Amino acid sequence: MTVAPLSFAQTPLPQTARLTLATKLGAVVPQDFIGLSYEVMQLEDPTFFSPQNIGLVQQFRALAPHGVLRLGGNTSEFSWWKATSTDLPPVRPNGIKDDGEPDPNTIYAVTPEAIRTLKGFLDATGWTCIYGLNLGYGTVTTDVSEALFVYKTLGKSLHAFQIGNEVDLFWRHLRKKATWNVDTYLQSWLEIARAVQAICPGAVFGMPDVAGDVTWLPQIADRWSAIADKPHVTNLSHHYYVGGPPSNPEMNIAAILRTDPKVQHDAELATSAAARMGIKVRMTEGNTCYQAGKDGVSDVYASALWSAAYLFELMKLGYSGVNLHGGSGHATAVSVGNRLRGEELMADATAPHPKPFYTPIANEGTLAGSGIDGKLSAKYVLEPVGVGMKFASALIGATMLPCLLNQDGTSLNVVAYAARRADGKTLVAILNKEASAPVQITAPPFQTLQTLTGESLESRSAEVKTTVRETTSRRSAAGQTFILPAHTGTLLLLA
Ligand code: BDP
Repeated sequence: MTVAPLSFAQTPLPQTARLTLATKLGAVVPQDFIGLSYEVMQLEDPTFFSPQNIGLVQQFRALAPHGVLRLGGNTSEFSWWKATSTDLPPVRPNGIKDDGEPDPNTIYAVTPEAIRTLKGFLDATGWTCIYGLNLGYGTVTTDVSEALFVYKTLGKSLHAFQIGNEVDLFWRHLRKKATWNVDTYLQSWLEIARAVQAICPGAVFGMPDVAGDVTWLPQIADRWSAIADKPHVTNLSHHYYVGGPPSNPEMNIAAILRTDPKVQHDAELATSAAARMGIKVRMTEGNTCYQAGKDGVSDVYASALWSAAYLFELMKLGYSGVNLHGGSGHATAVSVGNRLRGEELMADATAPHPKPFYTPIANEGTLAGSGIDGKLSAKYVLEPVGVGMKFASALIGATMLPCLLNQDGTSLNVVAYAARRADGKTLVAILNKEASAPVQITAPPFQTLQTLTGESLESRSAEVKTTVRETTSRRSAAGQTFILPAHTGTLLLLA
């Protein structure tokens, strides 16, 4: 679709806003800020993350030239390392069934072949990998053997290890509630991490990968200096989902577009804890609606505005990167209890939809191929969440510059972020998240580089347009004034 810039003659007059920039620079947006998160169970099929899976390679490369693939998720506690073809699966104690977690009997193998093809995939994409080891059922012996193979095979493509996914929720199904806390977690994490570090001397770690209780991060920072023989931790990590489950009627488009105070609150806790440890924070897994997303919310254009705004906000807050979660239907369904609950809410669950609903990259097409999801015959598509990520990637490598969108007393849902490029030029991204209200903005003189558009917040498609018709605007002593249509993002390069 073409974005028709509104004419100044149109009535009623839109509300107005003025953009002002600070002079003091903020955080640098790292080259590998952009990331995706997948279930470890995706490795069950070694042909998925493979250089031969060309459609997926192309989507990763188009999203970012140097992103980070994080392998974790609920399924990372249910894997077993099958080092040789004759190894037999471990026998595990009877687990506890927990809503939204894998069935307790879930078990699947990760093999050396899957790690070799993963290496080929990373080489083909230019991405690195945060590799999730099993803490739930992991032991020093099994994790060390897997870690060593991963370390040797991935080499420089290994970004970091993580051990355990959403450890703040382990008390619900993997550990005893009465005794599970930051101290017992650190005890079991350190036992494995020290052993991995001893055998993989150059490896680094991210931790603790909590689901929602970000107070674990300052608690770890409090204890950190007293810990002897510390593994080399380079990132504190946490997750973020706007809300859920899909059946919650309040999990809707309005919810994902409003500014969530938890983002700022978590960031303050996380970044100050990390600063005390001399490291950074990465948001390693997140998306709109947990339990695999929601039809009409996680897979529509509104979610592109959500992901763009969320990434810009974490860039401003000084995060080292963001990994949004997705993947193929099978692994994600297993991660949340073997079904996509969002499908149960659809009038017609056979209607085409991304599986899972929130995935940034979906596999479309026949599921009758050679692998679990038939990916070799599948076509991969960038979904709205991925389109928003792509739009936000414009600020990679630049240095954030605080800016203010003064709305002259009104309060439209419009957000602005600015960053200084290495060539000294300033980029400004503005997102109008209103469903129908345009906004008239006065900014320093600019040229428009990109727009983020979709027919409506509910539309199934989203687009980043790089061939932009110059926005209708007028210049005055106050700057350049233009009208940003409803539910539209713009990327400006200041003159
Ligand atoms: C997270 C899990 C991930 C799930 C996701 C979800 O780590 O494995 O797929 O929630 O509920 O908590 O969608």
